[in-house]
Amino acid sequence: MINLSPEVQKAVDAQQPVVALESTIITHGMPYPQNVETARRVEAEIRAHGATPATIAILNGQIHVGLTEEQLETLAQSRHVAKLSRADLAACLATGGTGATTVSATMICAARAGVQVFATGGIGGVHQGAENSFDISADLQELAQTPVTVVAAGAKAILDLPKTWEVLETLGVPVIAFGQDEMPAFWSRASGIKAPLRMDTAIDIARAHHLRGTLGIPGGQLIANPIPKEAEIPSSVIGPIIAQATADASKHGISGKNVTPYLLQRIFELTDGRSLDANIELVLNNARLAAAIARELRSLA
Ligand code: PSU
Ligand code: MN
Repeated sequence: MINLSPEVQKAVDAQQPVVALESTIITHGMPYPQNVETARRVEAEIRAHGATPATIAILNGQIHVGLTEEQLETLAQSRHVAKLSRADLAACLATGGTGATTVSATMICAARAGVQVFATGGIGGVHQGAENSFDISADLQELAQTPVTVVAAGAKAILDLPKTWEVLETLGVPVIAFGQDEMPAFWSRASGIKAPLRMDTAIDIARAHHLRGTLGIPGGQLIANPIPKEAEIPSSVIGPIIAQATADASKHGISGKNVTPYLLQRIFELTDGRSLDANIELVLNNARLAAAIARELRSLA
């Protein structure tokens, strides 16, 4: 049921470092053609930093770990691909469907394929107004159960960040800011929230991952890697735009799985594309750190 691409199979067999990548960021997170261009650049960045990229998706009822150029292009152009979390993964396989994996489903597939490190943009989390909507991403539960280290630029700033970090603490998920004391907020480096943990090197992150396994603690780690300074959108600029997008979402009655894609698209429009440029830079930055962590993990094994 799990198909490894020849490149990923070779790396796994030779115990070379591999970095998993999700596909929802391609189908629901960015417009075409920037989505496929970014996916290719992220893969190239991982190779340039000594690891093998493994983009994960479900195609015709099969899990694919590592996509060909053609598969990537087809997925990027598809308009109505399912967005799969832990809840939908097996159902999609059972019915021979095609779908893009979110952070939660990507973690499950990566872990089954023996891949321990995963790079993305931002994880899902607790949505604003969750006290009424109960909209909390399955990504948080997944981090508590599946032993994959996820490198993200924090949670997307469209979320209720303090509540997101609280839930992760409750679930026993280590939230580690990379190289700064403060939690980053996706498009911005600062959030005003102190990070629960801080690490400054890939080797420390790899050791912590390894030690959780040794101690038998289930679940993964969240590495919150701040967006590079030159690419960030300060919170004073992005804050009002997020507020506007959130108001528009509730005005149009957007709910459930559509909330995150709607907000990302709306913020893209309201920033004249600047949010996408920042998103691309932070994903590339996360790919570099994830490759370094994957390399260190191999040296520990
Ligand atoms: N990060 C991005 N863009 C995205 C996502 C993350 O930069 O589109 C996706 C991820 O797949 C994440 C999902 O798992 O959004 C969260 O969706 P929800 O809030 O519905 O759980
Ligand atoms: Mn949700």
